[in-house]
Amino acid sequence: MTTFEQVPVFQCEFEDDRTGLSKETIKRALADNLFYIQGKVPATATPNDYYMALAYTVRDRMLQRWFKTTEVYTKKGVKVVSYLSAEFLLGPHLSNNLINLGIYDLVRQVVEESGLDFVQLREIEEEPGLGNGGLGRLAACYMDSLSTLEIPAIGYGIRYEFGIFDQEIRDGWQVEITDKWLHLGNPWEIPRLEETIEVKFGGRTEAYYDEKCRYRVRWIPDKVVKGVPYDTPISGYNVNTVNTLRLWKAEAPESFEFQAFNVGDYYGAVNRKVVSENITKVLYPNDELMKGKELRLEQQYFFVSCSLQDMIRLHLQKGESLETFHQSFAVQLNDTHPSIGVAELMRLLVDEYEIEWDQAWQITQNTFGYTNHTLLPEALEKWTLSLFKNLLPRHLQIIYEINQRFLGQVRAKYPNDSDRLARLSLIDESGEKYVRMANLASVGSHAINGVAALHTELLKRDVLGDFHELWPEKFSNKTNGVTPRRWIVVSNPLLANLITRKIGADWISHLEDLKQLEAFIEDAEFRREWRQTKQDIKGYLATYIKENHGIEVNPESLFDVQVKRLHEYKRQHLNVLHIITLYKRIKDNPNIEITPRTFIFGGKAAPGYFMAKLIIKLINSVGDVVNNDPDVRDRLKVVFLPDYNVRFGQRVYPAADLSEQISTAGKEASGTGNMKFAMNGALTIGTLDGANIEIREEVGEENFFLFGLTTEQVYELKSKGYNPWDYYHNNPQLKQVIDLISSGFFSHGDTNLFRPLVDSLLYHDPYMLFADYQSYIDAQDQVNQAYRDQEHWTRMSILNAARMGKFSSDRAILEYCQEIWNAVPVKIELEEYIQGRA
Ligand code: 4GP
Repeated sequence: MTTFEQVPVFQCEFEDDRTGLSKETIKRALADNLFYIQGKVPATATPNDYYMALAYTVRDRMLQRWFKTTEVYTKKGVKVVSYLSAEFLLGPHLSNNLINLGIYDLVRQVVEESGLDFVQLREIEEEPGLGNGGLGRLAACYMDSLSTLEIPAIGYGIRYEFGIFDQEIRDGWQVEITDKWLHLGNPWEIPRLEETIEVKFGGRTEAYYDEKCRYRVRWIPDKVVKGVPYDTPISGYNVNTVNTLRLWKAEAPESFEFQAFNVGDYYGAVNRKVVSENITKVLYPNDELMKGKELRLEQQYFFVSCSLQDMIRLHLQKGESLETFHQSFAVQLNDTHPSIGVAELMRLLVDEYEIEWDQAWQITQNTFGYTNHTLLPEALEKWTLSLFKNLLPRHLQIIYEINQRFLGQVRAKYPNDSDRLARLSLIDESGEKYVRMANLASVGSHAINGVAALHTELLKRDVLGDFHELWPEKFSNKTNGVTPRRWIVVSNPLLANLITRKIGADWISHLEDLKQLEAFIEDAEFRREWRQTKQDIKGYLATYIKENHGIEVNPESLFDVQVKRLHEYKRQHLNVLHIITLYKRIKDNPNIEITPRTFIFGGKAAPGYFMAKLIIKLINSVGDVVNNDPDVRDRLKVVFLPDYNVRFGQRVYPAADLSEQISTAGKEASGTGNMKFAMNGALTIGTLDGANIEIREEVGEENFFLFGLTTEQVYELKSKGYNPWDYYHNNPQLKQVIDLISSGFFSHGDTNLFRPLVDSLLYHDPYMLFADYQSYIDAQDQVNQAYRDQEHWTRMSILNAARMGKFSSDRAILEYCQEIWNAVPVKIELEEYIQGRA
């Protein structure tokens, strides 16, 4: 095969106009892209046109690397990690790519010398919000690390036309607005129309005997949908690797069904097209809540089928036979959303490529790994048999067959244990029958992992306890990590520069190097610079809040931040109980000495999650009262910043003094926001939950504000019979706070508004806020004390950042590579003339 460098037209051995890195060339490229791609001249160009021209200028500088990377991966013997995820919460590309390519300052300069406002252009980018929260953002961090570590990888997902909704706050309530991220075009993606794939749905199956008299089944679908791949380059930091994120868009096979049209059914013909294309229209905005909607299963099957067919195509193209498929691809299931892949790969191998069942099963199990992200029972995916049968009749048969064989093994190992059999079965038969996707993923994978040490232990004990007993060797822990490129370098250039001045820049790809900062802990000048940096960033956030939300906050106050999805288990309302406690102290004694605090919240609630939306209303209502009470004298401020997303995260993590990680122990699988805060020098107040436990181990217990029940204590109290009323009656402070909410004090006298929330706490308190209340308040009082000693606080802040090496996604990805995927780095070499150019 001739490679593209061998084609004469590509053999340009000079710094050419398109991708050179001299200032002149970049300036010229900007003008060219504005004219030739946007079709504009400066007189008519909008800021978006300039942004697009800039984005193309950067993308052009990734293309040689991207082609080269892709070309190397098609070679025999290279094992590619395939990360299957229904969500990739990428965030803005521009800055991240500039940093990874090492041309941020250069390009910024050129843009500014061209008379444009770089920051304005940067802010125009619509971020691809193709995820709900932690799970989707983790996938994005992992893509960054895979490229940085030079691991051959491809991410597969869905190109939702509408990503996570934009949030507005009206009268204190969340209002959802459609996210039209594609409305002005997306310069980062390239459609690959020629690699379109067909996916079948519905219909029936038919048994037959083939020419060798073998029993076979064929699937006669009633609908076929086209999957069109859109590729986005994922650059690595300071390396040549540019991996691909391939997102599938659904299209109808014919935009017009001429037959239907000819018989006069114009509407029907067009409607079927619309229905097919609905599959990738919108992201389901629920995190950790499973809703058995047909369209959701269609989405999952659609992208998984496209991706597996694509991988098989690539594998066969290498000249390999399918028996070695698992040596070409390590496929990771990001939660159960892609777990239908187990049945789909079996179908492809057995039905379409005529491989014997046992061998196909071996290939399948060797191919897949499964990561679980949540223990919440309401998040475990299951689909009714009838829905499954209608949409995927052949897959249901395959699942039955897998189940029958699997339960045979279980029966042999545990005779006469029908309870165990019922729990392990892929089919839930306790009431209405369901397919259990976590069981399918566990049976079909060779490796199963949780995302923090505690979470993995709880998985092994509870949710997947029977599977762990059966196959202990399949289980391992892979504590999450986040990429320091986006979460320090892009988000917090001031801090990144300070660190680099002290210890050099290696920490950006070797985060454990931050440890070297500990050597400067006794250096008063360094501490002053550290403090000043935090102060400057807080100042920027204060200005932003003032300009965008009209609220004056004091940058000298302690910035106490809780940003994450709204969920009762994350207990934003516990934070509110603390705010009201402080407020009450001031009201009872207006001259009380109190550490000034700004409480900053951000996060979206699932649109159908009433209690979470009521918590948003409560935060805003308490804010209204506290922020406008003259007695408070600006010592407390409460701000709920709307539309929390990746971009906003980049602004807020660096400015935090205190990170709120206050979930009920045993509920938060890991948390990754906790890591982003601590890397940026915030201290954590938290429970012994998820990755908090490991963060505390790393930073030292003296640098962490711990409170609350342990997981064991939570279980124990629940089993003894937890009665929130006891806490209410025995703790006068808590009673006052609850009574104040009930009295209508924060709701203009309306005693009904917050009643569902208060009643839920008083009568059930499923997340045990009352049990943890006093311990939380005590820990917050310690925070106040500690913050008054700024020298000491700064030391703790530096130590937090310095000891965060473990929480780089590079570490996590390396563990996956070594222990699950068996994948190794492959260096991408560029010809010298390209290397010097882009
Ligand atoms: C989240 C978990 O809630 C969070 O603890 C974890 O850090 C994150 O996954 C990444 O592993 N789960 C989800 C979800 O976002 O939709 O289930």
